[in-house]
Amino acid sequence: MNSHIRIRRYEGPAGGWGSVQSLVQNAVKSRARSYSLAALAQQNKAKGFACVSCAWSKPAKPNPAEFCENGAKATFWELTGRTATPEFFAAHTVAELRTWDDYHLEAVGRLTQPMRYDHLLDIYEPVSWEVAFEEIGRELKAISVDDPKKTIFYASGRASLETSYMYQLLARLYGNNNLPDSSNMCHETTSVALPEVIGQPVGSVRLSDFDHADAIFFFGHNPGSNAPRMLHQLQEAAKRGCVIVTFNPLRERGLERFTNPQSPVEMLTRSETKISHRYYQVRSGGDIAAMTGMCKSLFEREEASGGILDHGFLAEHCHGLDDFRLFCEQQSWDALEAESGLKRADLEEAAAIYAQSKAVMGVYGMGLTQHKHGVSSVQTLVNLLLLRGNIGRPGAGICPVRGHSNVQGQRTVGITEKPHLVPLERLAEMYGFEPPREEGLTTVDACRAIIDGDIRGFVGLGGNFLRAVPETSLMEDAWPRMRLTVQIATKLNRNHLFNGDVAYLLPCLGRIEVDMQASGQQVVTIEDSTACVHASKGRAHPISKHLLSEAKIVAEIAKASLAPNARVPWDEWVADYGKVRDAIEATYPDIFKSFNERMWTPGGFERPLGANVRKWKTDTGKANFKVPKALSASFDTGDQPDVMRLMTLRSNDQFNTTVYGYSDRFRGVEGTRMIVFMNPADIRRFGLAEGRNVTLQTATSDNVPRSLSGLRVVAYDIPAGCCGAYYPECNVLVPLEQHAEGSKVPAGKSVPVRVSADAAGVRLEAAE
Ligand SMILES: Nc1nc2c(c(=O)[nH]1)N[C@H]1C(S)=C(S)[C@@H](COP(=O)(O)OP(=O)(O)OC[C@H]3O[C@@H](n4cnc5c(=O)[nH]c(N)nc54)[C@H](O)[C@@H]3O)O[C@H]1N2
Ligand SMILES: Nc1nc2c(c(=O)[nH]1)N[C@H]1C(S)=C(S)[C@@H](COP(=O)(O)OP(=O)(O)OC[C@H]3O[C@@H](n4cnc5c(=O)[nH]c(N)nc54)[C@H](O)[C@@H]3O)O[C@H]1N2
Ligand SMILES: [Mo]
Repeated sequence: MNSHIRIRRYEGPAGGWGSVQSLVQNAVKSRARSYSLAALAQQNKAKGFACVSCAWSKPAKPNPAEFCENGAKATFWELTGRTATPEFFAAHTVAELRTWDDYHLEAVGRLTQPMRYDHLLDIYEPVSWEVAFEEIGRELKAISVDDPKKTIFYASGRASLETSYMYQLLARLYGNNNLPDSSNMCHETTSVALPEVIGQPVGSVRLSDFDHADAIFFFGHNPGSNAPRMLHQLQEAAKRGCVIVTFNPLRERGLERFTNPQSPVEMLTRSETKISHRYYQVRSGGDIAAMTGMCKSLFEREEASGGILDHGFLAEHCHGLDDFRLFCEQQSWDALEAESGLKRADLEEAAAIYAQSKAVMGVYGMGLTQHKHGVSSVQTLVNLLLLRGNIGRPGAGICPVRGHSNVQGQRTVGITEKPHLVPLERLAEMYGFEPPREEGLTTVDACRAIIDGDIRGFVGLGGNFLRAVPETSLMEDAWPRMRLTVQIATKLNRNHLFNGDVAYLLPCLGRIEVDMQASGQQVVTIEDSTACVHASKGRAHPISKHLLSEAKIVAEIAKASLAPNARVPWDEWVADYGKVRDAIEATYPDIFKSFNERMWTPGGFERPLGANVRKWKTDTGKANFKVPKALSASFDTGDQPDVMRLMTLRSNDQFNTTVYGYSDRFRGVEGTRMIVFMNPADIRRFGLAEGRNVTLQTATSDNVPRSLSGLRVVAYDIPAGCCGAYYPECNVLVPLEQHAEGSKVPAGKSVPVRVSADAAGVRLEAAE
């Protein structure tokens, strides 16, 4: 890869011709099956399939081409014509495959047959489904005889509502609530923060609110890469005069300017829309201070001349205002400036924009959730919104941008380690069993238990757990000590190269593929970021005749590992997913009323949300102000000037641990992922130079060595004292114990690190 490294400033807008070029390159590179382009036309359509990339909402009246550059990449990636066949596995030992990087592992192509790992030969060998299920069932039973809590049932947020419902039931019938989800590394912070303050675990904004907002405040989310279809709503809003204000340490191009690649006029005239009117480069972890500064300014203006706060709303609907006001008054501007890295004048200006706007939305992503005080950050954003009654009316509200396409939905149908969030009584009644009541393991707890040797079995419904979690080294060492590891997957990834005594790789259909069962072709459903539930129907021919659907695999594992239970009709469910939807409706009647009929509603049917009608299901029955836990969202590293805050980031060419290529176009990085973005002053301060190879070392006092070498220094417009590098390469640096208070989301956005030049570090030519 090194020969193609190129670092230079990207001058174009997000979207635009660069996006079309990237799309074509990806179609060619992934050897997409001939159907792929036709498939794009069906993406996010009323009778089509739901994009397998992000969870952003689908409009009721979609564009002729309702997809984006990265959604299209995800489609091509799934519909690749390349395959990881038994012949491939026969030719490569697992030890050899461990030397491959994430890109090359997945680029082998789609898994085609169930495989079992042979320890003696160190290769995966093909196996029949019958043998696989029989042995997995036997092993799972053996673990449960000892202690069912020694098995983990992980889910990555892509599997449908139907499969997810079956999966949580499998875990609970098995005897535990060990249902960590990718959400535990992501928006669990939201799911913990929002119920306390507005009484629901999900955002309050619907897609139509984008037509009515006067101002949108954006914290720590990068829509240009991670939810590009959202740029359409942002562009429309900006054109309408809606003011967009961004807080982000990096100047992300998608938040600066956008050209809609699906608008011929915009493309031909090369016109672009300015997205953010104000762009504040807050320090990593500085959001609580920034928002507190804004609120302080609002209180000061209210005091001076009035007319700022929505007193009627505050009196009728809110609780805890006085304590929060006191907190704001007590913070000095010096402290707020130091912590946020922004000037008082900037924060007052942002507050003024907020105060002038009638309907304001707060949008956020991982920049808020992946910090020690992530929960507090989200709650402080809610405080800001509440001051002017910006929740529960058109154009206003809180908008967490979820990650995986069904990650929100998986929680809705019971994939959670927290039993109090699940209607256990109803499950008990419906299926005649005593569900486990004890808390299950979060992702962080699961990692700790695996490292400590307390876990015997791991079943992964999608995802790349080992690569996505913190503490890569300790985790890779500990993983093979498990007895049973089972991975349900579409593509080979690094997690599959670390195996328990008994290890299976089970290939499944992707969502874009036709899923035929006894009653005919099946559809599945998902819930998007704005709590709308949609149907999704596969269109492409399955890549291999040996693939089973995820629902079928879950059902077979259940049948093989659980005591017979005549009340759980696994086979009937697999024959007709409509019957699973009936069961979901029976379990959650308020949310899924008339599920089978309503799932085709254009744009999805709306899950009822109390906050939208100002009904607050909180302990006080009101919307609660919460006093921030600290001014800094990050871990305290004391006064150590040589310690920087590392943000682990996604490039424009990846979906989580799935690396599509080596182009981070908007940030001007081509040909490598081994870089570290640093402020020029820091580069000088540490005696480094652009192009120099460096080592990052985690600055903690727990005696666990964590370092990553060979990162090339890229001078970047990033606040001094902060640096940025890519996930998952940097996960080796993230300490497991540094996670968000309350939600246990790993604090991947402010890892304390020290930088040093590599011994063999050569200074490469600074490119162009
Ligand atoms: N193409 C593509 N789409 C995706 C994904 C993908 O990998 N690729 N992943 C999916 C998933 S699972 C998720 S969760 C989402 C993730 O989408 P995002 O939430 O956008 O996640 P990140 O890219 O990790 O980082 C978000 C932004 O936070 C900023 N940031 C970092 N630290 C701070 C901070 O302290 N304060 C503030 N204000 N900003 C900060 C970073 O500069 C970056 O712009 O996207 C989903 N969609
Ligand atoms: N340092 C750091 N760590 C992070 C983050 C960060 O920002 N920084 N982000 C975190 C976040 S937000 C998330 S959500 C997690 C992501 O963690 P995961 O969800 O566990 O990881 P993914 O990379 O999305 O999983 C990719 C794999 O899923 C499988 N797959 C793809 N499609 C399907 C399908 O349809 N069915 C099945 N069964 N399998 C499929 C493929 O085999 C592929 O290799 O990572 C987290 N880790
Ligand atoms: Mo995520």
